[in-house]
Amino acid sequence: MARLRLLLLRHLAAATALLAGFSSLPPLAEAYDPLDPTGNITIKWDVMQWTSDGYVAVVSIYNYHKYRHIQAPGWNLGWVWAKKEIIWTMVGGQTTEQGDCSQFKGNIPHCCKRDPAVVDLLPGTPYNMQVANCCKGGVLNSWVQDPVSAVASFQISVGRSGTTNYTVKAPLNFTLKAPGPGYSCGAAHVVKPPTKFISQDGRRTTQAHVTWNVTCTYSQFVAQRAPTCCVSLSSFYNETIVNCPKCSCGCQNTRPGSCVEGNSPFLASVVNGPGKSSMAPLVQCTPHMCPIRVHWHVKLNYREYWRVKITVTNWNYRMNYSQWNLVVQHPNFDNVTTIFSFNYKPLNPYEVINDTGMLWGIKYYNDLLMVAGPDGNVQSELLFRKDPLTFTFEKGWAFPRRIYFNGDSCVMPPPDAYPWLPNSSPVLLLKSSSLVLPIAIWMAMLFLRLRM
Ligand SMILES: *[C@@H]1O[C@H](CO)[C@@H](O)[C@H](O)[C@H]1NC(C)=O
Ligand SMILES: *[C@@H]1O[C@H](CO)[C@@H](O)[C@H](O)[C@H]1NC(C)=O
Ligand SMILES: *[C@@H]1O[C@H](CO)[C@@H](O)[C@H](O)[C@H]1NC(C)=O
Ligand SMILES: *[C@@H]1O[C@H](CO)[C@@H](O)[C@H](O)[C@H]1NC(C)=O
Ligand SMILES: *[C@@H]1O[C@H](CO)[C@@H](O)[C@H](O)[C@H]1NC(C)=O
Ligand SMILES: *[C@@H]1O[C@H](CO)[C@@H](O)[C@H](O)[C@H]1NC(C)=O
Ligand SMILES: *[C@@H]1O[C@H](CO)[C@@H](O)[C@H](O)[C@H]1NC(C)=O
Ligand SMILES: CC(=O)N[C@H]1CO[C@H](CO)[C@@H](O)[C@@H]1O
Repeated sequence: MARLRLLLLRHLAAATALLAGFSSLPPLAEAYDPLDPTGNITIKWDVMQWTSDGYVAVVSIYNYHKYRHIQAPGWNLGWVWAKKEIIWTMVGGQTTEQGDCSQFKGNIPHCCKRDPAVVDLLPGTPYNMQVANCCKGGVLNSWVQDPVSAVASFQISVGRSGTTNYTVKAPLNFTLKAPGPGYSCGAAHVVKPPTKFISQDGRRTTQAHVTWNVTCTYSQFVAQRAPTCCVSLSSFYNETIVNCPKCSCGCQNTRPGSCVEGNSPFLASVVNGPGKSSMAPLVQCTPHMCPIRVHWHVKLNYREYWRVKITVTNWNYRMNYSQWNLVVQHPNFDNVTTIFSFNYKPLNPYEVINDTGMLWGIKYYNDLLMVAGPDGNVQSELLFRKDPLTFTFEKGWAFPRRIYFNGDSCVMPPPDAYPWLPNSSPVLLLKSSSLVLPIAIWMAMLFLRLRM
């Protein structure tokens, strides 16, 4: 018996160490997201045609992230030319600055800078200035939401670059702002064989003369951003509403004008005031100060099912969130039955545990999350089938383990504050399902050793 207890204690110690190890990791500190391990943005540079002093290329930006998209005011792609290249013309995009082209007479280049930065054109650009996949104001959808609108392209005519595949050089030091910092890009690689293009009728294939690709990865650490959303919880079995933790995204009154009162008569003048085009959120004054709040309400308990209502509220007066998305982790997503008024797709990066799903709005119905106010929220209900082996309302099991809004992790209330079932007490909750597998293995090992 003593031996058994010792064994148990030893395993408990191991599990505690494991727990401590996991929880001391800062969330998403690296350019690696456990729910989207291969997520990246890839830039493809296809040289299509040689000209008298250079080439014409199509540059495409592929957003291979499952749920991280690029929202207004859109992407900004920069690089440094390897030689003394200039840009004669561009279609479907433009450089933000022309630079010094004073040495040119007659035909003036589009851009003479050594380090040009390109932005997308706006929707409604005249047809003769468009190319396929351009002119979306720099907004790129995520791959799961819509692969077609997750690609952007522009065409560029480069001079002074060399006119053979031996003399042209790939640009250096790519930078991607999407918008603001967060992405780091690697060096350009020659892709062999170069990209092939299939004609619209599918009867002819052409190919680029030279193709380069560049991979950019996102890191919340590089972005150095404070959290942008938080989670609140409630349930039918306890009247307590657990609010977002105080100061989740910042604290009130640290700086005057850092937030606005919803009923303030000056609201309109502040919203349309001098900082109007600023990217900094202008949030309603709340204890959490987050631009986005996600509320998870455990609504009903049927015999074989249970039902959750999710409400996403926009508290940011400077942003209509278009093409927004949520990633939700809860062990019952392996038996989700119906999702009302949102699109849904399971995300299973590891194929062993199906506990994560992605939710997003229905086009023209609720894919636009409007500015704070009476219409500033979207709602959905989820119906889960109960698995008698795992289902319980105890220990906060019915609440989500992790929620992301637009790819950013939301601040959760501490587990000991979750609404309790009457007559139960708070128990240590597993914060992350990344623990489920190691703990399952540990329990299996323990079980085997006890039987031996
Ligand atoms: C980028 O994403 C694509 C598509 O998912 C994948 O094939 C590629 O390996 C990724 N690249 C890196 C460096 O992760
Ligand atoms: C240039 O093109 C030729 C003919 O297609 C090919 O054999 C050669 O490997 C290419 N060189 C480079 C540096 O891409
Ligand atoms: C590219 O970036 C590296 C590191 O930041 C720097 O050392 C190098 O000088 C840059 N190259 C050019 C051509 O600007
Ligand atoms: C970029 O090209 C390299 C070399 O061909 C290849 O290994 C890599 O997978 C490519 N990356 C993407 C995202 O296509
Ligand atoms: C959000 O959309 C509404 C309706 O289209 C518009 O009136 C408002 O100006 C937009 N707000 C922002 C910040 O873009
Ligand atoms: C998880 O989902 C994948 C793909 O949808 C499926 O192949 C796998 O069997 C599922 N695993 C479990 C444990 O349900
Ligand atoms: C509801 O949950 C809270 C914890 O959030 C707890 O303090 C309270 O006692 C619970 N109410 C009932 C009736 O159990
Ligand atoms: C009750 C129920 O349908 N349970 C299922 C939940 O999902 C797992 C994994 O997909 C199944 O094995 C269960 O039978």
